[in-house]
Amino acid sequence: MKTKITLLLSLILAFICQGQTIEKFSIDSGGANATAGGIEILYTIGEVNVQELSAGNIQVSEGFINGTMKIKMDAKLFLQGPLLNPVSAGLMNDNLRQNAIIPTTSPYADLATCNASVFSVTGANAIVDWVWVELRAANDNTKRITGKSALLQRDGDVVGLDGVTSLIMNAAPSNYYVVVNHRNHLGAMSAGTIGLNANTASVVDFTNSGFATYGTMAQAILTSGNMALWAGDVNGNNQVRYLGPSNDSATLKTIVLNAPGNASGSNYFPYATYNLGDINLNGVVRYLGPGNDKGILKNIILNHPANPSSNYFPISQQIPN
Ligand SMILES: [Ca+2]
Ligand SMILES: [Ca+2]
Ligand SMILES: [Ca+2]
Repeated sequence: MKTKITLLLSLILAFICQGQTIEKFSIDSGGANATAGGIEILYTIGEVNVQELSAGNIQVSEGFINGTMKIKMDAKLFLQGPLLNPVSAGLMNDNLRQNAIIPTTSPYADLATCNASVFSVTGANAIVDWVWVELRAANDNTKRITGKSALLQRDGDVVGLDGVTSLIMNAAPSNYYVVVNHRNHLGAMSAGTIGLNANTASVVDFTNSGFATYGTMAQAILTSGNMALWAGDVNGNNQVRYLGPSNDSATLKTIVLNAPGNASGSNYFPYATYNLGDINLNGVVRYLGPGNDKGILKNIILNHPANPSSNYFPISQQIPN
């Protein structure tokens, strides 16, 4: 009898334990949350593991979130492509925006989204395209701490998803190497670490010739004396190449020949779209014919300060792997 009662009590206890739900609680010293453009949620679920998840315009950071796990940055960069033939001196052309072909979803890994209304701004603060910004560890410049899509204004300002405000990234205030990149330009990294914090946006100006970048000739020198990311990486292999192995001309040709609407398979077909083959970001991918991107690519290669005058000269991205 005693055994039976013990067994019954054990069963009841087991049942109660199974039915018990874990109380939801949060360990959060800062309660940091913020909204920028899309929706951003920060919360803790008491895990030691910290990770970030993104789906659409919702970004979730889980784990122990500290209120100061944010940094603010006023990065600045120029893209060589839209500055090769600028309509307004010192301002990148914004044909992609004018042609209404910039997607509201970022072309980069985080698939960040913005409201289409950010593309209605005109003038110096009009949006040129999406760019990618990343922070790397001070003790290991190959180690990415975090990366994020951002928007680029004509005057070079790298801004958040609202197209206006300073870029905010989820990282502890500290010193980082800063990397900037663009889908068909070569990225660049700061030569040294830069102190970043949550309250004051540090200026990280890649357009300034006095700003040291990692490696050798990481950026193009503009006639204005400013610096710009090298244009022409159509095939995304971190090298700009006109002729020779894995050159970008061949990829450009393939894009044009396979363009929807190019039924006759003409090398002269102007492919009006948002595409890696559009080296000068004028809204048209063109292999041959007026203002073609192939000729632009050739000029970029031939004008490189280190190129004696070879069509085979490769320009390599100066970011450590
Ligand atoms: Ca601006
Ligand atoms: Ca390439
Ligand atoms: Ca073009």
